[in-house]
Amino acid sequence: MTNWKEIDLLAKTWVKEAGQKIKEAMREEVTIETKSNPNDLVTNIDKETEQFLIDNIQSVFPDHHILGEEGQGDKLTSLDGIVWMIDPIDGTMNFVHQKRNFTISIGIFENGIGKIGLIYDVIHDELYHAFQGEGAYMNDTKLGKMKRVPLEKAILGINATWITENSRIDPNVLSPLVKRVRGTRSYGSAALELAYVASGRLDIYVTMRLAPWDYAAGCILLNEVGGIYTTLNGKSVNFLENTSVLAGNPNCHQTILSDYLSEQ
Ligand code: 2AM
Ligand code: CA
Repeated sequence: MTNWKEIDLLAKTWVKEAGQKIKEAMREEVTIETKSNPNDLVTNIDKETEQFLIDNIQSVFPDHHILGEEGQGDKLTSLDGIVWMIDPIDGTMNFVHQKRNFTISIGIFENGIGKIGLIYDVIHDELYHAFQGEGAYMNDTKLGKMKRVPLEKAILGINATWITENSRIDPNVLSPLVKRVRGTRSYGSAALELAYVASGRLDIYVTMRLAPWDYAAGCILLNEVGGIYTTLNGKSVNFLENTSVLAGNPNCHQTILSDYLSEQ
């Protein structure tokens, strides 16, 4: 029998330790490289943090699988067994330029079912965590179930990229939505934005391009507070694929799908 409480306890311990290491490493010089394009950043600390987490997981749970953004984990083709999805630093651009608003994001699945979600906002020392069936928390504070919010009173998380010329969506699709909502915010870490949706700081979040390690933990949090997440076509997300994501309050989600995205 899998001892999920042990996994939960260890995962929380490791994520806090990793956060502490990141804070210490920030005082030294950080090596910055680019990946797929000049704005796609990775640092030595992203890689070291991923390795730290993988070493810990493998030492206690050698049969678990690990999908990590920096590629030091396994190459996964299925969600069979126990799978950890890890982003050691989500929001690397924030980490490099702003020294805040980056997170460690860990989603743990059993045969494709989300069991544990952890999103740690290192600088603010805010750990968003959820255990399947037992609710979601920010540190020791239990997060309430989502209340209905009309779009006119909603705060929308969106990056300006998606309402200007870009390769993934016609800017005219989402710009009327930006006019309709009460306000928009962009935090630059998808995991943080999903944690903010789960905790009511945002009501809805839309993005065109996420990888599984960006959204896995956030979706597990959302499950516990009655949040909804799909692709922008209204389909279920596949936790092994890159995807667009529309996540949040069920009534905002439904209205956006029907009023803005039904033609997509
Ligand atoms: P990252 O910092 O871990 O790369 C804002 O840019 C958000 O989108 C961040 O969470 C960032 O994660 C993620 N992101 C940036 N470029 C991406 C890409 N090409 N594919 C998937 N996610 C990406
Ligand atoms: Ca990352």
